[in-house]
Amino acid sequence: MASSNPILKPIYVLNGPNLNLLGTREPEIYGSRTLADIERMCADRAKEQGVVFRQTNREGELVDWLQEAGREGCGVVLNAAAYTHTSVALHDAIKAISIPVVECHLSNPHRREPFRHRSYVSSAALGVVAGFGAQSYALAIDAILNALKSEEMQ
Ligand code: CA2
Repeated sequence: MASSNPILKPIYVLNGPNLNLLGTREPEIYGSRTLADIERMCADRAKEQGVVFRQTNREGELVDWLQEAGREGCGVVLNAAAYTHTSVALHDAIKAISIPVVECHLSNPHRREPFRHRSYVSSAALGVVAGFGAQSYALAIDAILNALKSEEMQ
């Protein structure tokens, strides 16, 4: 049955506040690709599973979507944007689901302002990909696929 096989469930790619502005401002930090470009790249990378790709400016909506991914998805690529640095609610939501979550950033927050050096997501996530622009998303999807394959082999 397809829905009981985790590899056949979609990968959720969840994006936080202001990422809808990608490609319109600050290209020197975030690159010139739009979120729609990144969505196409992710869909291409995870053709077999399929991708559920979403963006919101609301913290609670990210919490709802993480819970949904825990029920309906096989893994999560999470760019929580500014909520990365503030949200205990996101930390708790990640801890509450049992599928792999990879934290993802276009920029490398550790090369930026000190307030970006703390992440409430990292300690709950399987791993972190940051600093490779849009490519960070492709690498994060590969990390989810590898984690699922290792799970399958056990
Ligand atoms: O590098 C990343 O992916 C970030 O998650 C982006 C967040 C930032 O708060 C994190 O520290 C690192 C900001 C996203 C805002 O995106 C914009 C895109 C274009 C124009 C303005 C903002």
